[in-house]
Amino acid sequence: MEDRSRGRSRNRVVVVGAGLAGLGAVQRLRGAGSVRLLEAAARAGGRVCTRPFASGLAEMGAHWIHGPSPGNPVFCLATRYGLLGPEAAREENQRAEAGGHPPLPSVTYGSSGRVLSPQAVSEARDLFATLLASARDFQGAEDPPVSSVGQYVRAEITRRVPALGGGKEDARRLQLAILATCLKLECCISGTHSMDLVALEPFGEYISLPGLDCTFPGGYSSLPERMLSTLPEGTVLLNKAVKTIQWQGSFHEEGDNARDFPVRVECEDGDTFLADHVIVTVPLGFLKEHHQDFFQPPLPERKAEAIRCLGFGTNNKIFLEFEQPFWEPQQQLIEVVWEDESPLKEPSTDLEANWFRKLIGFVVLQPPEQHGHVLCGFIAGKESEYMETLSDAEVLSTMTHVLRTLTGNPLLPTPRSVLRSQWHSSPYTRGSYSYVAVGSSGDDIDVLAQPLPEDPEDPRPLQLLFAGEATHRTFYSTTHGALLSGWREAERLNRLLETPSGSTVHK
Ligand code: 6YU
Repeated sequence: MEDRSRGRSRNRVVVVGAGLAGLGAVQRLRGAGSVRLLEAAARAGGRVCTRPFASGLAEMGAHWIHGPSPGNPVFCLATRYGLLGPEAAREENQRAEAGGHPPLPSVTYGSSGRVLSPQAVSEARDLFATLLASARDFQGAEDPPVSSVGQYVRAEITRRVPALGGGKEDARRLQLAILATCLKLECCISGTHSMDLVALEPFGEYISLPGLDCTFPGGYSSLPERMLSTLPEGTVLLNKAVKTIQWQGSFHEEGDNARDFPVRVECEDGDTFLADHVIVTVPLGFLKEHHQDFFQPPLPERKAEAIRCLGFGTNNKIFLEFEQPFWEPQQQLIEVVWEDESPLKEPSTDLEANWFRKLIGFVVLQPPEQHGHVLCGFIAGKESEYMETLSDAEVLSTMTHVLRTLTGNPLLPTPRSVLRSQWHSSPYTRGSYSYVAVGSSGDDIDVLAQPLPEDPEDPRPLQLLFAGEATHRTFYSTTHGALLSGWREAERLNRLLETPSGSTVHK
């Protein structure tokens, strides 16, 4: 009797995108006849991207392992590869519940050029944390009071205004200004322009894993590099941007009419690859811009609608190298508060004049012996996209001005050098990461993740599979979400490839 599963094992698989989702998928695939991983950039890793800067390294994309604990596959893989420091391996570290906001020793500067009282800062921060926690409680609510996290938080702040700062006018104003910074920080975390764009009801679906966030001593890119090194030579083709994916077709290699492929992948350079299955891991930002022409025939309307509705925003980093630190050695976070701001006032729309006000502050890169004296600033939203259009010199001069204002020191030396990310301008990413936007829900993430063709009886199943951080319902926006999504799609395909043909297995 013919072993029909052997037919499957001749199947050709193409994976598009060599970020953690694509690399993870290729590592997990079993039983395919051939596997090719096509990557538009000249390097693997995607939004994991470490560059040399100052005397150390700068993470242009992912920075931390969020929740480094046994339930986090990035943590487990990095540990297995020996890529983490001793601190991350400590059990107390893995058990700590930081709720996604690890407490770093910090100092907060106000725009009047003074260090703000730690007590005032923690009062506002605690209130904000309480409000955010209660925003998560609307998960599954039939009728949430408002549609966005931002509206909810602002309504709750409004209710509390009379009591803020013990009822004293100056203290109340300061509390509001600090709360405005908290909202901007949350924009960085959610990768959005405004928390008014982030849907309230599904906000609680995102899961924070236990463990105090940790970094990679040799750079986050050591992970994708290590993954890449495990793949057979010739599997990954760099500088191979895919232009279109034709599916539901009937394609033949020249001179071989006996073998029929449903999918044809055409690259920008004219190369083509015929396949039975394609795992698409390109970022949601790329899909938003290109899905109509990228897929031929176009995606079903439900999937196209999910791509349009889900959120994908920008969070960028600005690295500044200093000759000498102006901060104390124990300070790891430098926060910025514009004292005339309030979450209850409309923010300025004059990007040219005010873009830098969206910057939430700086993380001090540790340890200085490795990195030099380097600050890493975070800025989200339209202001961040505007920053991308400026020259390095303009960014450096604005940052110098901001730091002189905040420290009250007009003679603060100009940083020695600057480096910033530009994720929105990056043609194969078009932003930083996904969020569940107003008008979408967690179901849209599942729709995005559904393979095609939709018909479970289709004789040529799983032509297109979808992975990438934006397809993970509870870990979207993270490296572990990306890795798990790649594994998920590889296993989906493994089930098909390992099952005698004719059975329906692609659930
Ligand atoms: C994390 C963190 N982190 C900061 C910044 C960024 C991100 N993330 P990839 O894009 O990697 O791969 C796709 C590939 O496809 C890519 O190489 C393309 O070149 C290629 N491609 C595209 N088009 C193509 C074509 N046509 N042909 C061929 N190839 C093509 N995550 O865990 N810790 O500290 C941060 C951070 C500035 C930009 C991050 C962080 C997000 C991760 O980097 C990201 O999810 C994964 O790397 C994506 O992998 P991938 O394979 O899917 O795509 C409630 C609620 C809150 C929700 N948020 C909370 C979590 C906050 C997230 N953390 C952010 C913080 C930082 C600082």
